[in-house]
This record gives sequence, C-alpha cells and structure tokens, in this order.
Amino acid sequence: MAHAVAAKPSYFDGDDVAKARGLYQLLGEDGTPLDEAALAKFETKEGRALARKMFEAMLRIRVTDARMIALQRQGRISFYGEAMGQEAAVVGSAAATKPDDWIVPALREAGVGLYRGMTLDSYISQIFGSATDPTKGRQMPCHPSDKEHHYVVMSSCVSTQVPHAVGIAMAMKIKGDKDRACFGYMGDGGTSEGDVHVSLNFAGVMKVPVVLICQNNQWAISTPGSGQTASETIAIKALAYGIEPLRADGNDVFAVYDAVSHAAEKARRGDGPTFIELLTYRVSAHSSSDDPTRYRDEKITEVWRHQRDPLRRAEVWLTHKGLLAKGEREALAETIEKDVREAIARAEAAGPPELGSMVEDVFEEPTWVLREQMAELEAQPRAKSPHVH
Ligand SMILES: Cc1ncc(C[n+]2csc(CCOP(=O)(O)OP(=O)(O)O)c2C)c(N)n1
Ligand SMILES: [Mg+2]
Repeated sequence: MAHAVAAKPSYFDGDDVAKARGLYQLLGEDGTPLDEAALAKFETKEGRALARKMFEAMLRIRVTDARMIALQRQGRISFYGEAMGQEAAVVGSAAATKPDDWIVPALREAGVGLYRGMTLDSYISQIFGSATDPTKGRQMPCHPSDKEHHYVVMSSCVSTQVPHAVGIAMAMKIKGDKDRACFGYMGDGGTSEGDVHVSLNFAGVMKVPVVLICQNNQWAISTPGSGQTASETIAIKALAYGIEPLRADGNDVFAVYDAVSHAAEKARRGDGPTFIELLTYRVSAHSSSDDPTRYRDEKITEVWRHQRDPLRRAEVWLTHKGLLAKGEREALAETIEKDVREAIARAEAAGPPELGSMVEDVFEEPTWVLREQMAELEAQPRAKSPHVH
C-alpha cells in the first residue's frame, strides 16, 4: 500500500543554476531508495514492467559487450567499444524515447538502438560487416544504424552528431510534427568541440524539440574531465545558451529515465530543448585498441566497477520489490548469451558481402568506370581477410 510521503520540492522545480549544479538521484549507491515518492511510478503495473525491461536491457548490453570483446581478442572482429559502467545512462534514456522520435547517437549508445528494436542479428552483422549487414559492410564496427527504428548511424567525428540532431529537430519544427522529439548524444570530450556550442546556440534561439544528452564518463580516451573543462559542471554550459540544464546520476537508471522523460515531454509539447549531463564512468577501456592502465588509476575504476555498478544498484531495488527472484539475473544472462552466440554464428556463416556490392547504391547503374574497375578487381587473386575464417 502506498504510504504518505512528506512532499519535498522536486529537483525539476529548482532554478536552472541549482539544476546544473545538482545531481538528480533516486537510488543510493547501495540500491536503497532515496525518494520513495518519485520511485512510486515504477511500482504501478506498467512501472514494474518498465523497471524489469530496463534491467534486462542493461544486462543485454553487459553480456553482449563482453562477448564482442572476446571476439575481438580472438581476431574474429576488428574493433569494439564497450559501454561497461554506462548501461543505466544508455537504457534509462532509451526508455524515455518513443517510436516516432529520432536518435542520433555517439559512440556508446548501441544499447539505445537495441532497446528500440534493432535486432541482435542486425547489430552483430553490422559488427562483422557480413553479407547480412544492412549497410553492406561499409561502416566500421560499432557504427550501427537502424532505419526502421529511427536510429541514425553514429558519426565517427566527435560531436558532428549534435548539429545533426539539432537539424533533425529543426526539420520537425518546420514540418509542424507534433508529439515528436530528436535525441542527440555526445561524450564529455565532445563538449569541447565547436559543433556543440554552435548547436546549443541554434537550439536555444530556435527552441527546437531536441534532447541533448551528454554521457559524462569522465574520460575522453586518455583526457580526464579535469583536462576537458574548467566549468563547474558540464550541464552549466547550457545556461549560457538559454537552455534548461539537467544533471542526473548516470548510474541510476530510474533517475536517468525521469530526467530524460522530463526533457522529452517538454520537447514533445513544443517547449524547446534541454541539455542533460549524465554523470557516469567509463569502466572499460576507450575501445579494444586502448589500454587505460597506462594513463589512469585503475583503483578508482574498481570503485565504479563494483560499488557504483549500475546493474547491481537496480538489481538490489528490483529484488527488494520482488521484481527479480534469486538466481533470475543469472538465468537471464544465460538466455541473452545464447541469443548472442546464435546471432554471431549466423553472421559468421553469412560470410562477407558480394564484392560487386561495393559499387552499388551510388549510381542507379554502376558507371562504365566502376564496371571496368570491378572487372579488374575480380580478376585479382583474393587475399584472405584476417577476419574471415
Ligand atoms: C573530431 C574528432 N577528433 C578526435 C577523434 C578521435 N576520438 C575518437 S573518440 C575520442 C574521445 C571522445 O571522448 P568523449 O566525447 O568523452 O566520448 P567517450 O569516448 O568517452 O564515450 C576521440 C578524441 C575523432 N573521432 N573525431
Ligand atoms: Mg567521455
């Protein structure tokens, strides 16, 4: 039974400076509830289903990432970037999107695509660049896209996705789209790019329906947050552009969902942009090509890996509420692992795309130059790819 909770002022009712300096949290580091009133929405019938779904989605990222890193180490894929430690920021924000919205991700948001319905087969085929890859092996691994679910391919050039997101939101506004928003992601490092500031200015002036999300994982490859900005917080930068700043604990999936929902509903009502800083930590290396032991104190990483683990935090609450039974996490992880392994087997069995597909899709018919080059290429002995077995 719901018990009376003394009304306390909501974080969202604070002034913008307080929001930019604060940190919205619903669960403590050990999973204990900090705000029963705000958490009550996850205890209704739909709320409970959502809480479970978000936990499963976080676990899917954790399990998939571990498998992909293993494949990279075995030489079966060329490259991978994990989202370990950032699963709550990814999933909590994904859960606040609606099917009609558009998503313009940065490096760590593949889980947003998966949450929205991108299949594991599509995701994994795109990592292999196999014949089943909808983009025909033309992207680097970890640059997935999913047209059906409005998940735009990640742009490798840091922060170019931010003007893209603001531009899409501007198009929505011009077209008079109702009840729709665009979500643009970036990292902490990305906020030092000029693109972000130009975009924030434009979004503020034009009041476009955009939700800009910065996953502050405190590292940009080897550059720490202290080397990135002299600002008190990242969220506070939005104030200069007349944009509402929010700052939430990125390892608290419920706080992330609430903060991003607040921004999304505002955008869908036509009340303009929001900039959200999600404070988290990059527990993994930057990518499979990086060794963080060379530039950071991994004792700090261990604190984030264990004490501040976003999955454990949600798991404690879910278990306490009877939404997750003993041993269920392990059973779920096993099912996900099986699904991932099967999708890997299918992607590998499909082999690489047809050589001829290289010249498709640019011209209606490949030009004579392309046909000639293709004939020459086909006549060459084929070197075996180190990534195809
Ligand atoms: C314009 C540009 N500059 C540099 C790079 C190389 N680069 C790739 S990721 C990255 C760091 C990004 O850090 P951050 O924005 O914090 O995102 P994170 O990797 O932490 O998710 C850099 C410098 C790039 N891809 N594009
Ligand atoms: Mg970063």
